[in-house]
Amino acid sequence: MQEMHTHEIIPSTGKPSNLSSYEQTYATFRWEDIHAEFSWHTTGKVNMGYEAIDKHTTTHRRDKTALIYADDGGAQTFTFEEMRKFSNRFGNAFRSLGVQKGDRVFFFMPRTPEIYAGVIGALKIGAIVGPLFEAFMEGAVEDRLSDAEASVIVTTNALKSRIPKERLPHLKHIVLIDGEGELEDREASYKALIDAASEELDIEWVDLEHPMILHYTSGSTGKPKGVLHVHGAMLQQYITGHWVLDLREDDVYWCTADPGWVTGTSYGIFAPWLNGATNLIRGGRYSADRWYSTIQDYKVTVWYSAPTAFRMLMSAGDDDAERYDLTSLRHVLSVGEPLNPEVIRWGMKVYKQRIHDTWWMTETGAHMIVNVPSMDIRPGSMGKPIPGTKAAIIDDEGNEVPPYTLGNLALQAGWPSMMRRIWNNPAKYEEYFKLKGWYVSGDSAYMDEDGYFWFQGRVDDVINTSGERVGPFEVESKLVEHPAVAEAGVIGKPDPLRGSIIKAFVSLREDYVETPELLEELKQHVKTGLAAHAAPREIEVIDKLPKTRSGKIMRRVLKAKELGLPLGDLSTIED
Ligand code: 6R9
Repeated sequence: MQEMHTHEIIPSTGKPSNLSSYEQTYATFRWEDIHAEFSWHTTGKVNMGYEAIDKHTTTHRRDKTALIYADDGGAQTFTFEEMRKFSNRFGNAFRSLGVQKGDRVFFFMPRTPEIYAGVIGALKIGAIVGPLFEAFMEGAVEDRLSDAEASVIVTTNALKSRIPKERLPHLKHIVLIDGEGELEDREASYKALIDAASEELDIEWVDLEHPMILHYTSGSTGKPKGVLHVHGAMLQQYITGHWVLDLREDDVYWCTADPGWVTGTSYGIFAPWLNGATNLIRGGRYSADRWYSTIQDYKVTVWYSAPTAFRMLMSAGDDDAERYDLTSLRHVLSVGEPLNPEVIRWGMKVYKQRIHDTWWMTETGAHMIVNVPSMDIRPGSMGKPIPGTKAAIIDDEGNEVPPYTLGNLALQAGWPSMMRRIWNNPAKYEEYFKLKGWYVSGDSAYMDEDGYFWFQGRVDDVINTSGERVGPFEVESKLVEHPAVAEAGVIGKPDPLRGSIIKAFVSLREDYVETPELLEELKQHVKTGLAAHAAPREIEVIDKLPKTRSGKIMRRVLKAKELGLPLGDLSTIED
């Protein structure tokens, strides 16, 4: 039986937008409708590097600004023609190192113009790009490079010490962006390579299904998995840039995500450039003043950020926002975590903008459930599936359930930007599709009577802290490497600012006693061994961790205990 529900509604402003009627487009759109936008329509072959950059140099956009790179020191700008040549040089430099189609080229460096040109350059020669977040420490870097059998990594002098090359036999070249001095074994100087490289390049034309980018992401068990996307993802990255980011010719678009995460590539590189937009990148650290002055000084029109960032800006206060001229903003979007209705209301007040939530995942490659400008926003809802896709709530048998029933958020397989493989792990890939062929996201949600989807949580133990996905297993493994730790269980603990913080429960080995110094040391151990964002903010020592009879740590019991909730079904517990 359907109950009556009322929803808070923030109506569309009714201003013109690229997807003027969601319902109509949803009913009629077919992916074939946009095939003609891309080169393979005539040649049968394609390349993301070409579609994102070179294509525009044959049009009125040749001398349009493609990239504004801003940091505390000012800004550098690059036109599409300059980016074409810059990325060509990079592609030629990789070729001079022997990189071939299908080889894995990794980037482990801060957000600077080089990473943007380098990614495009690597794609132009058919290599598979692997971006690594610059905060990763040695353990995280090693896991990823060795799983991918990367042959080249582009990095900096400061970061190279985190690349254990003695344990990475496949890694042939370490290209140092700032490698001016003595070069060690396998190292190459970026500057020397680029200076010697031609500005003209023969693009490697590939099939739509040719692998393009490998993003490592966390699950609830096992090491991070390499999610592989293909060049054909461009269809969806392009059209969502048009419909959802609502990009127009004179926009200045700013996505705050780092290219180490999927948002920073799909929406920090591909979607804006496939649409020929001016893409602004902000280097340096976050502060409310830096961010607002970026919007003000560069007249940002479309801004894509995340709930944790909006909550931080909100806690910086309304006055802070009011000191800046933010009137250039036309469209604001959010991704990565549940967007609190309170944040949306605050955005209406302070930015005079509706914040448009978008839901998608590393595995989906592009937006799946969204709010577009022409839709009414129901605060707390992620919105509706993009045209050309179908989303549903299914039970554990794979059957669709009625509105307002909590279940698994699932997608009908086959959208263009869907991952094509988990690197080296076909079984993991299959697992996603085990319920009657649906792609099962791991999120729980319900749908309302009008087809809006409402996020409720994760089905598994994956932790979302400040919008970053952390697998508890990785953190637990790191903790038990420490001589003091016998066992560890890691959970996400709800936090008003970060969504969740990481909390670890550990049992100590016999000769160790709990001291504040030891707990601090354990935090540092994860921080320096894995990554700062993966380090537990809280550690609690307990005698014995709850485990199943097969020896699995029962994180749900730890979580229930932490939150003071009923412990639930304990029939599988060890004792
Ligand atoms: C793009 C990205 C994916 C997980 C996803 C979900 C959470 C993302 C969300 C959201 C609530 C939203 N998530 N968007 N939760 N509302 N609008 O974030 O990819 O790092 O792979 O994370 O993030 O739990 O399953 P990824």
